[in-house]
Amino acid sequence: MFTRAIVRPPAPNFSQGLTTAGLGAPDYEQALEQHAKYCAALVECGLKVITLPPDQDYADSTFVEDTAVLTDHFALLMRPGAPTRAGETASMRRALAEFFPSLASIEAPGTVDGGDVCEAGEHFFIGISERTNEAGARQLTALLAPFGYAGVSVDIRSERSLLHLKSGLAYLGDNRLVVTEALAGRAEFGGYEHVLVNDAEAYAANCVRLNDFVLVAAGYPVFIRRLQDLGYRTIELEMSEFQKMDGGLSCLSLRF
Ligand code: CIR
Repeated sequence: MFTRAIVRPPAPNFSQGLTTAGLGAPDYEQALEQHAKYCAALVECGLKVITLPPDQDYADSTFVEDTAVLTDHFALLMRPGAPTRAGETASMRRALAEFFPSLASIEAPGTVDGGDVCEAGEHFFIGISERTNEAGARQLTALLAPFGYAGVSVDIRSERSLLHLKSGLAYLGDNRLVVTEALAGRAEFGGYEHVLVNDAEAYAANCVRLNDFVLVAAGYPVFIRRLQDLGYRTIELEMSEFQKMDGGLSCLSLRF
């Protein structure tokens, strides 16, 4: 059961963050509206939402998921790989201290973005990407081991369409992984049932199972129908303004 989520609304300089999407500049008012609906969906899923103040010092700081990895019994602070985002962890460390008195962290030369880390039962898949390096993945694997989790690295550096591993992967529980076509053939995911997302709907693969619901980006009818056919209750969320900044649905919150 998830009981809480940490979010941070976008700051007015949100459009100055990192992006490769080529979809144009996001509209700030619309981003705030989409963010508010996202928070309302978290509440509908039964979570208490902890809202941190917008942070103008970091244009990408609304993508809180990249700063930490949380479970219901431990928290680890990441070390984001983009230099402009490295400082985002300081305020997250302070925010997490209330819930997790002891907080281990990834240290230099390791870098890990939380968006590259996917918990799937006993495993944590760790994407080796433009943002997450092998040193970071090794550190994270060592930090997870005492809690009984195995870290499994997945090299996605050849997948130009994926910023992070979770851009193309999500865990639904019950040994079931959502995977894009680009990742479906990877041996690392062999022991799991796959819910395949076709190339045209690849953005929607970054969905989030939360208690009785799955949060999913609006506008991807084939995948949404598939989730519903599998028996999931879906909540569809407009994500257009975050997509323009390379952000997926999971990156807007830290859930525990
Ligand atoms: C970045 O490039 O870091 C942000 N503009 C987007 C981060 C998205 N985070 C995620 O997918 N976990």
